[in-house]
Amino acid sequence: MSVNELDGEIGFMTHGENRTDWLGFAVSDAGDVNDDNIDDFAVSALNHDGGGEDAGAVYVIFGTEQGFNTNLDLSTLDGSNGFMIMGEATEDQFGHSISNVGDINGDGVNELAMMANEAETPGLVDNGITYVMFGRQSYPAVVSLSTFDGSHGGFTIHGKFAGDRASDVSSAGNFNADNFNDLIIGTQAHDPGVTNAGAAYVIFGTDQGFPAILDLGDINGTNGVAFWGENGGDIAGYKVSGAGDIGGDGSGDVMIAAIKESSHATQSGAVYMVFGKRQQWPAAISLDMLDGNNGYKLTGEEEFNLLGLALSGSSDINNDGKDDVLIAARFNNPDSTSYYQAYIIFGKDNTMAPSQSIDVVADLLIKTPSIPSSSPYNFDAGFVGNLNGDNIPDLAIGDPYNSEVGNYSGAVYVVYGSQTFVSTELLTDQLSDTEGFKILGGNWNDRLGSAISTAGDVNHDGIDDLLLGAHMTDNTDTDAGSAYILFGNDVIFADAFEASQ
Ligand SMILES: [Ca+2]
Ligand SMILES: [Ca+2]
Ligand SMILES: [Ca+2]
Ligand SMILES: [Ca+2]
Repeated sequence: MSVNELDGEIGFMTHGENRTDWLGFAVSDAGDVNDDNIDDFAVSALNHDGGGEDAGAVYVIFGTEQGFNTNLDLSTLDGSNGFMIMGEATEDQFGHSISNVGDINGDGVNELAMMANEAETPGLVDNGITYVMFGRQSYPAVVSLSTFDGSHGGFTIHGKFAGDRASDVSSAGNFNADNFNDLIIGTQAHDPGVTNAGAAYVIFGTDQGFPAILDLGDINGTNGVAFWGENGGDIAGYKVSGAGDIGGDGSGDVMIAAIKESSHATQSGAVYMVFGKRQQWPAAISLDMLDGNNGYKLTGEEEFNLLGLALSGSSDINNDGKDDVLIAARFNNPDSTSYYQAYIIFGKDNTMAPSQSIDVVADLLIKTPSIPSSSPYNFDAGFVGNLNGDNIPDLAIGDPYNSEVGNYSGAVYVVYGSQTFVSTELLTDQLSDTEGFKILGGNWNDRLGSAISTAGDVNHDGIDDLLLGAHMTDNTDTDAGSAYILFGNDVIFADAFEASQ
């Protein structure tokens, strides 16, 4: 199918308001951020100029049972159907990363975290700021970040040093197993003694209040814990993600990607699985301290795999009751083309070695078709909820350089979760109707597949919906960008599990 078929019935679309807004650069479910029992979603316009040139913006759109127009006009968001938030200053790039981070402050409504990776604290350059907006029942048409004072609106998390470059934000689940959800922030260019080793910080939720500005330099083991990259240039924290509860001990675990880690081969990359635990945490832990009991390290297979280009967790796609994880990498073919590969590791009770190559532990490989060797970074993959109504979550992998419609129009492959994966390797261009399907981008250079998320169930029909970003579309103006919602459907989409019965 094509995104152009989204007609209001099977899904809908929304387009950037202005030239080069890059709507759809980041997309995320927003939980139920207005507490009306229907899931909501969020889309960023990285280069929106409302708060200053390239300050960026995030649009939050409320789910509804009343249906959506084929083309949702973002200028109609008035606080009743959604709202927008603009970055505070020129070149902040607010909306670089967005995540539903669960209920951090314990009031029963989830929070939404939004990162401005190039925002600056006065006196610092490019340290990056993450805004945590408290979920609540009512919003104005435009929410102002300047109102976030720790008590009202939300709070802000500032990088400690110039150039730390906040890179990604995600839920950490309930990492320290108290009563509150936690979040994780990556700062890929942090220098913990060595340049660009990178870092990640888990920030603990609490009902005891937050300061207006939480400085990552003040993380002390009680309000959170820092994880330092191992070697200069590793860029640990390039991506971060909750992993669900891998060990089954009731605490959430997290993944930290260091895509240029080179212990196995040059830039083969590494992903650190860090186990959450209810304990007094130290202020900081070096990722080389993982010993198999407190976490473990997975390394890429070959040079320039950039293991950890995309991470996803907290979903059980083989329906065995244990959370699984998805870790993506890029491979070079001998003919100077390349392809993306997602490794799926099914949850299991085995203890893991402190460090091993990911191909040893992966249970399922999903490969995209061969693509030109272009910039590998503009790509996404992850678990996307239950799209086909069989109550088993599904996954999607992007192919932003797919050129079936036009040069780099892009594509996304949905692969259904199943109790009965018959193969340990799936090629996305050879999926049968019972294994999944393909969605093609609309036009030349749209780059569909660069941002992928579940939307949650935004039309409230009991089946999760798929949210895709294509930030280079020209539907309203050059590179205004678009986001697409495809409603999950138990009739249209074949059911791999039932078909195998
Ligand atoms: Ca809602
Ligand atoms: Ca809350
Ligand atoms: Ca599983
Ligand atoms: Ca739905």
